[in-house]
Amino acid sequence: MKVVITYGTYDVLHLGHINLLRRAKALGDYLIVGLSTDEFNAVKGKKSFYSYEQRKQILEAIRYVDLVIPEENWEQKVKDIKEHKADVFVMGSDWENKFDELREVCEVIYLPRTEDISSTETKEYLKTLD
Ligand code: C2G
Repeated sequence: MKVVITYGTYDVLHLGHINLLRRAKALGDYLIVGLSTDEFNAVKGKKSFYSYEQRKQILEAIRYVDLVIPEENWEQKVKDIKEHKADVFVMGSDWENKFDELREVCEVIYLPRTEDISSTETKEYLKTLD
């Protein structure tokens, strides 16, 4: 069984997230998502609209996602990859080359980011509605 792993905040779910998850799953048989906790989001300088628990339940409802684990820090990826025997680490291309050190422990693939959509843009647009 080929295990794929990816990480993210996945707040205010949109097609960019779904495109990433669908393509990541297509690279193997089992997809794990390391979901940024609310505390780690603060470290990343992000404040998500939905809480970790809500974002976790939303991700678990997606057909491509097999397991959601908490992402609490930048350093846990190697441990996670070993613990879950992940064969492939996947991120969107906005992270190109940022995780190349993981090639020591698994395949690293950056997938083209979906253009013109982001949680931030969605949140900004929603603010303009009455
Ligand atoms: N993504 C994408 N296209 C978009 C928006 C996001 O392909 N239009 C991808 C990102 O590249 C990432 C995933 O969707 O692979 C989740 O995006 P975010 O929730 O913004 O995650 P991020 O804050 O980048 O956190 O340790 C890694 C970090 O936790 C990544």
